[in-house]
Amino acid sequence: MSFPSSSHAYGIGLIAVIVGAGVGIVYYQMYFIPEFNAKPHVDAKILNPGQTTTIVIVPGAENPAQEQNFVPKTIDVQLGINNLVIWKNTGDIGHTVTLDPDVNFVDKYSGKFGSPEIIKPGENYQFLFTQEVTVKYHCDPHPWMKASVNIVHGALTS
Ligand SMILES: [Cu+2]
Repeated sequence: MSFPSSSHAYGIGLIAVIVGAGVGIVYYQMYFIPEFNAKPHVDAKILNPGQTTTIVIVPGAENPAQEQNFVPKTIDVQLGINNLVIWKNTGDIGHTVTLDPDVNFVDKYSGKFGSPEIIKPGENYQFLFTQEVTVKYHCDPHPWMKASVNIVHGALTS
């Protein structure tokens, strides 16, 4: 016991190193890894598809007796090819593109699907799909306007 104080300091130092390493590991597992994993890795071809898909909201779409409202009513869309989907309102009144209540879908890159408000005549709503999904949607003010898009694996995607 010739250097009691320095051996005590050594013990405290060792504990500090162990605690510090423990804090580092906890931080890495609880904050760093989840944040790293939360950033979606989306293929560049899917982020910048060469073509777009257009769905037209036709004049008279709000008429329940009219068969045509969203045209086409169902469509296959290929990831990496035409997965940017544009709804064009060519009618005379406003409509929405609203996810059906029984469909639970949030795109891992683009987030929530659906027009945030009424799409006015002459205006568009667009959504970049980045994953395979079948989305059933409707128009909020005219719930009989129903349609779906089916996002499928593209020929060019791996
Ligand atoms: Cu409508």
